[in-house]
Amino acid sequence: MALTGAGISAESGVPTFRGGGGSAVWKGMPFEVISSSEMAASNLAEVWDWFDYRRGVLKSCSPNPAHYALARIEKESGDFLLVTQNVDGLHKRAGSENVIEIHGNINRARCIACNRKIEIPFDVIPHDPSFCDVCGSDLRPDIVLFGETLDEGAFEMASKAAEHCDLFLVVGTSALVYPAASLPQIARRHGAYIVEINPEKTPLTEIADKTIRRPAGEALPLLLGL
Ligand code: BV8
Ligand code: ZN
Repeated sequence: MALTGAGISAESGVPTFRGGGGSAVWKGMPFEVISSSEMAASNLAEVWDWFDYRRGVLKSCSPNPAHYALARIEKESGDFLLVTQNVDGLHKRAGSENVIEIHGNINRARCIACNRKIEIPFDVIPHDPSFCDVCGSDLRPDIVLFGETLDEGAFEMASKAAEHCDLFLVVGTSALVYPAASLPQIARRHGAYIVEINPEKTPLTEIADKTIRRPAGEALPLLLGL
């Protein structure tokens, strides 16, 4: 299985949140503040502004060789699960099917009252509709914000897979956000071989059996001998 983070989309032109000494900021707010349950409760319009902006950036981004390489591993191995923290939808656009988007998807909205999900194509900017056509309540991004729990079914599935996998690829994540970052640790405890692909060191580096200090867009195709 693999766990991916923003770094795998960096070569597609999607800005990462951290790394390179910077940290994503929106109108002076660190992204953990704007992407938080408090902000969604106090200023949903601002949160939509931030996600509409990011959907605009995504309009000109497409999957890179790293995304395609993981899609190929899924096809050739027949028993491969991809868990991503990314909300950009690039893995599915590259052909990956067995994917768990544990932090949600930027091209989907959900009703704050009845939980109905609505797709919003990324070229519809600003997002539309803003209200649920069933119960009329506000729509919010269908994304797990800081301070919100993950869909427990999804995380349950991911941690079960981590207990049983034999090879765990950790690609492009700073491994700071929980509970996602606990997955490679669960895999390690159950005897999996851990490979980290990241140009920078992370808290996971010390538990990795192998670290490849290369960009994912180079390293993953090489792993496949492409
Ligand atoms: C929860 C959606 C509990 C929004 C995201 C103190 C200690 C531990 C935990 C906490 C704490 N205080 C608070 C918490 C909990 C918090 C958390 O973990 N905070 C961290 C910051 C300390 N977690 C939560 O709130 C989670 N919920 O815990 O709920 C709970 C329980 C009961 C009841 C209520 C609540 C929810 C977490 C989900 C938050 N949502 N995303 C959005 O997208 O805006 S997380 C956000 O960070 C993104 O999803 C992102 O994917 C994720 C992690 O970042 P990365 O993907 O790793 O990206 P980053 O930029 O950090 O790193 C990029 C890496 O790529 C770098 O290492 C770089 O070197 C590398 N790279 C760069 N270029 C390349 C590359 N690698 C390869 N190739 C390249 N070319
Ligand atoms: Zn509704």
